[in-house]
Amino acid sequence: MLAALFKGWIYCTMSSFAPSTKRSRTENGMEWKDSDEFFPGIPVIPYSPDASPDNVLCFRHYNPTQVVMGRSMADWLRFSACFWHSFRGTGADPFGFPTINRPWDDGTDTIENAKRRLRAGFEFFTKMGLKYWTFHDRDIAPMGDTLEQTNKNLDEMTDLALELQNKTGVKLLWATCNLFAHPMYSNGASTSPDAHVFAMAGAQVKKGLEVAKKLGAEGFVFWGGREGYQTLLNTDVRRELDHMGAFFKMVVAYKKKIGFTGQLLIEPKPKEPTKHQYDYDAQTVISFLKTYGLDTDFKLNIEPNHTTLAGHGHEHDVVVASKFGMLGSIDSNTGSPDLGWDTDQFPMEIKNTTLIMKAIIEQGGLAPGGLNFDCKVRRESIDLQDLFIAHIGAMDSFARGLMCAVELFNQGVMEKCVKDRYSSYDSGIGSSIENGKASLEQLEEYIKANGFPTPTSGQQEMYEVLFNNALKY
Ligand code: XLS
Ligand code: NI
Ligand code: NI
Repeated sequence: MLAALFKGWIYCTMSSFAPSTKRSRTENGMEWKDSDEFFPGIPVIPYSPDASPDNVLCFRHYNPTQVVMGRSMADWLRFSACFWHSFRGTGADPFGFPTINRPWDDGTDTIENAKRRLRAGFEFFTKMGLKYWTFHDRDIAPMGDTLEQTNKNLDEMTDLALELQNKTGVKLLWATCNLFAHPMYSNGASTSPDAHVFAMAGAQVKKGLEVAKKLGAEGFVFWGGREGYQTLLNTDVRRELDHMGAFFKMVVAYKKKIGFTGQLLIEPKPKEPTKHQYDYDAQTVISFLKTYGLDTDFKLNIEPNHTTLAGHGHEHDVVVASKFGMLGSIDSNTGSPDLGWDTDQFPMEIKNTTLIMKAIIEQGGLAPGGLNFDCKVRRESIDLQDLFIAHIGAMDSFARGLMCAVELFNQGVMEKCVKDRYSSYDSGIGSSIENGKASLEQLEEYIKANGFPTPTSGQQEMYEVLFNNALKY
């Protein structure tokens, strides 16, 4: 969600109203030392399935080394934390001021503050046992007055990121460029009507790809929050989409030129902040990629809360992308069914995590992608501990989802039922249809010889029962 990402700007306008309760050691004249602990009292989170029920700082289901269907849980799940929500989020929303004050964050846009945040981030990832992280360029390094200064800041911050990655073994799942928060992008980045803005986006992404390569990113994401329109009256849709296609061609060319081997990803979202976004949903993005000849260079990063915003069920886009070989990674969050927007909640519903893991098992795993928690604690959840509990809860929910999906797979009943449902395509006229040999004339002959088809049951309730029967964990 965006409130967190806007922080750089929101903070400037709102800081005079910010609560005076801000607890910052730097403001009190105390210096942070590199060796300081940011989360004192919180240990490395253990796997303790039998801990007493009031202990919420342990995993009860996620046991990274446990082997399930020939692979460790850590390999199946490939969890990642996102830097923007968890280390730049303030709890500000369109109606309210920041609520979340981290003791190490003095609210300034300085390199020193950025470095403290990054160190805090890596302590968090390590204590959580998270093997991956993700960020936007502007989350980790302040913008300067020029592109040169901005890039220099990024160099300094990514030097530290590299050092921390090497020290902790935490890897970069993907990097991305923030092409939506700064006012210069208010009419879009690669779909801006102003070529100067398009050029700015290109310059920013050029650096972003270099940084991704430097940090060994396994992917690079494009989320087009401003690529779309507020009104068709002022918009040349065809020209904008052609520009977006041209932009991605340049991205592919530069990626190849510098030898960045990470997977390029587009993250669909139908709206918010823009009224209509071009990357509406998985099918729309796949068709965009095919239209512009980009489908072999890109895959999709699916966020279930965006999927529900597009009017689909939680797992819909994961399944659609997967079935077309285009599922690259997942921003595993969830919305609130009783709210319409992108609330970026931590996924805690076992039914949903099972549906996602079912799709992942069916495609044989998610590598090089992962389950990135593009999620934020509620603005009322202001304690450091809440950040841990949220991730633990989501990781445990996914571990349970994995076990349930494996159960479903091992039972094999649903799979067999689905296969049987389509068995008329395995031979005869059905196989002629699938292999492209049938014609309308042949279909007519077939009906003359075999008569009208008899309706068969869709058995939805039976499938729902089969699904529920596997929710054993
Ligand atoms: C916003 C998106 C964003 C992307 C990265 O809704 O989810 O956070 O994942 O820019
Ligand atoms: Ni989102
Ligand atoms: Ni996302």
